[in-house]
Amino acid sequence: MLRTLGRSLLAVSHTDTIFALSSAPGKAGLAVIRVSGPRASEVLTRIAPGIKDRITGSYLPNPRQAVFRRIWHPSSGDFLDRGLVLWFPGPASFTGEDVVELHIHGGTAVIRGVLDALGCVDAGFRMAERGEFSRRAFENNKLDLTSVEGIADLLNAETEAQRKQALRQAEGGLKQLYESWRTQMLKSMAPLEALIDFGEEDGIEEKVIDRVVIIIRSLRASIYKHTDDNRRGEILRDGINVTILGPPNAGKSSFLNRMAQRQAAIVSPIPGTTRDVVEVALNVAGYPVIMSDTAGLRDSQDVIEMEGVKRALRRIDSADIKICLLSLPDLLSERSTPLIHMTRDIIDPDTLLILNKCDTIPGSPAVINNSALIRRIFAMSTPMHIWTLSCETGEGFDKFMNEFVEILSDKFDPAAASVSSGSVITQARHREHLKDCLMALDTFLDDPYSDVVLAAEELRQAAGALGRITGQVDVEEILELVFREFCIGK
Ligand SMILES: Nc1nc2c(ncn2[C@@H]2O[C@H](COP(=O)(O)OP(=O)(O)OP(=O)(O)O)[C@@H](O)[C@H]2O)c(=O)[nH]1
Ligand SMILES: [Mg+2]
Repeated sequence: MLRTLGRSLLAVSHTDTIFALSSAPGKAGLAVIRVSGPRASEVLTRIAPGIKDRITGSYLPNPRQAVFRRIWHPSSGDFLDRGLVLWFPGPASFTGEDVVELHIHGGTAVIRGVLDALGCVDAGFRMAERGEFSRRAFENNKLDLTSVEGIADLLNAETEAQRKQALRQAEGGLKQLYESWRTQMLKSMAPLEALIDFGEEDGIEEKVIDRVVIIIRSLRASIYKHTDDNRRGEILRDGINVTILGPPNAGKSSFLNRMAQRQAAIVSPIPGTTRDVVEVALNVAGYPVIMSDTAGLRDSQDVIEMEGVKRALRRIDSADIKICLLSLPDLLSERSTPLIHMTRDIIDPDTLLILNKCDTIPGSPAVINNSALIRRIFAMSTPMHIWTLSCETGEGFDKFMNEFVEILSDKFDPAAASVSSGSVITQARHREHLKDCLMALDTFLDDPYSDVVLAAEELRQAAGALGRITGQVDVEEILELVFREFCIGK
């Protein structure tokens, strides 16, 4: 009854040996060239030869120990450079194959010379393709797909929080979580498979299925909780979209400029200055923030301004965090009531509300923070977070920044206690497979009793969906579990 679910976990054996510059291109103190494949050790005898070890009789250095060697061109015999050489015999290497690392001087001609030399070692040597080392590591089961993705994210991480999240994933955080769920699923399938294969005795079938249902319900709850995460991992990976909105002249562009500490957007006393969305990428205490200044929201006869408002509304719609800026003097005089009404439809309790220009109203902060006025204006959608500050003088800005960082940390800290096993979904791909998995589990739970073959198939689909996230899907594992838990000869 067991069907193949996909890729088997057999290591892939390549005949060619690949090499590439693994450090960044360009002039630098050092450059690292990596070689991987069945003939990698020839680099150590033909390009960077050493003397024969008296005890082992080998020309190869001790594994994982840096040795200092001269590097020669194998055809011309030219002396190219000298540097450190490391030997990682497979399978205890990054790719699982034999690997050699050459740490040489980071000059353009040196790098080119050594790469050329490697190409001349043997016909089986060639330049690696994009991501080929990681691909070989995956094929040799050194890394699962989520770890490969984690390594790619680690290389792209620009802020501390992104680095932490990526590192956790590269270290196998997601893999462990998904593999543990998948193993539980496969285990709970084993009794169903046994029922199918070895017949159904009256009364036994229902009890067996009852037990499976209990396990699957609890698994479903854990997986659902994991997906119900406000996309925190994906947002942190891509950058947190923070959109500044509000009526014209409230000081939105002044606020952006203060955050960016430069004159990123034009500021003027003329309402309707900003039309296009002005975007600034910021690193706020380790969090990657993409802050957008938008056109002031109002009705206008000016077609360009109206296009600006349309763009603003679109950006507000896709914001991860909304910051609504209002001018405090306008608010108190209720001069801008129609404008505030416009923003009232857009803001919600999660919106961060900033009452700007407090420098024009002495003693305003204390009055406003508890004011019933705010609640009257915003009614049910009164924001939970309100600050009074001045973009002109900077008053109140430190307080805002400290609390803004706390909010970012609450929502996106990769090490937050609320994150299950410290690992979060970081890619839409994971989410899609998890959705498929949940759908299959729900179909199973809808009616696990009437057809045990179909019920088992749903669990197989669910386990397959999880296996697709990590890239580990095979049938041998199910067989093993079935035979381990049931005595066949009975
Ligand atoms: N007194 C005072 N004036 C401010 C403050 N912040 C901004 N302004 C002034 O308010 C005017 C409007 O500022 P902007 O930053 O251009 O306002 P905006 O919300 O971007 O306006 P639009 O782009 O037209 O929607 C400018 O003259 C600023 O100098 C503040 O905190 N105090
Ligand atoms: Mg503006």
